Amino acid sequence: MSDPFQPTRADKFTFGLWTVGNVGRDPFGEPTRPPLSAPHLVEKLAGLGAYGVNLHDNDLVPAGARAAERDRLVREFTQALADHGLAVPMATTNLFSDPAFKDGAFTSADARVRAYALQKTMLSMDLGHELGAQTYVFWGGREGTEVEASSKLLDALSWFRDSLNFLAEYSESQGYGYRFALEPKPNEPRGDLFFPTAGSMLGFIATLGRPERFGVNPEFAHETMAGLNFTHAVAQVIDAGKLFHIDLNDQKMGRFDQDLRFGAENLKAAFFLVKLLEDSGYDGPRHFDAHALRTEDEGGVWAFARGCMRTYLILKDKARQFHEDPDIQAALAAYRVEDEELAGLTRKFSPENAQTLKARTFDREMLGQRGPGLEQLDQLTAELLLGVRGGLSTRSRPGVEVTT
Ligand code: DIG
Ligand code: MN
Ligand code: MN
Repeated sequence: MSDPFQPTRADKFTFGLWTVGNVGRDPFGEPTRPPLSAPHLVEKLAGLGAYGVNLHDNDLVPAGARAAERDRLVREFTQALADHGLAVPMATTNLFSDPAFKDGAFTSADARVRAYALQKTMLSMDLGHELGAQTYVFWGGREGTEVEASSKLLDALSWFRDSLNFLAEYSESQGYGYRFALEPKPNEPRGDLFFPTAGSMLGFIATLGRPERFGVNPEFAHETMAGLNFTHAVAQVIDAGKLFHIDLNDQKMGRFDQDLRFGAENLKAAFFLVKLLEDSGYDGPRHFDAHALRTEDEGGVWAFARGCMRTYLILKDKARQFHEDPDIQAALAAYRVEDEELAGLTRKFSPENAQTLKARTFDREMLGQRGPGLEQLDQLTAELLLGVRGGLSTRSRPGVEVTT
């Protein structure tokens, strides 16, 4: 029997070269895995059923590489993509590793660094376009502070805006047609990062010269690190028509950015995120910005990648079951109370509607006493996720007769 949770290209699962290529280095330890070549990563991801692979410029072309070396690396990567049928939906720039960016790239207080960041990003946009990328991500890993006396908060926002406006114009002038996805994160590696949440990015996009070209790339771990509800953040981004990309992974609240395998920590939260994405009709890449635990060897890396995709597909099927479960649907129907007359009064303002509504009598006590049935709905959902909905467990328990 075929595996219902075997990923296919149609699922649009993508991984960054830096994710499955992560060598296990962390602030307290050296690499635990040897580096893997980009063509090898492409071949392995294709074999697992992924749709595409994403990259920072320096994931493929080391900083300072000569033109001939750059061309060879791009040629070999492009050949591997063609051989194995993977796409490159998204590209981005590494504006966080080079010491030149230690105090910011677009928000550096050194105008020479800001200009260098623009140059590096344009060259990276050229590479991304060459590989077919249509989405360009900006994650400002060094755009932040530890010392507020630097007194650059308002300047930093202005410099960041000027840089994005410049690069949006560059994309237009080159005919690249990029959609730019801004990725928020509250902190790390800087003490505080500018634009910490999805909401910050939505507010900032409105101030840009071409706001229609900009959206958000929210990441599960980044909102969760700050103790926020990631699914709520994504819902607001979807509502604004700005979910241009998404970084899926997992995270324990209040920890450093763990970039765990999708579903490794918060299965219930992951379920509601998948349900939201599928219910909303989001048709972009499901990008896993995550990496295998430092403990793992290469076999563990591919178990990690397979696990990300399988968990997404299993939760997608759970969302289907949620919609088909008669008890859950009955609980949802009972939860919502509609009233056509009141809808007519409140749907659109008119002086008459306002006067009628002001004159209306509401039974506050009844409204306060009504039970919404959320405990039952949540228990049914828990049992769906635990796999006991749609048929009792076949494991008999002492004193309990199992009926099938
Ligand atoms: C980290 O969450 C960031 C970088 O890996 C990259 O710039 C971006 C792409 O998804 N995510
Ligand atoms: Mn992260
Ligand atoms: Mn990310």
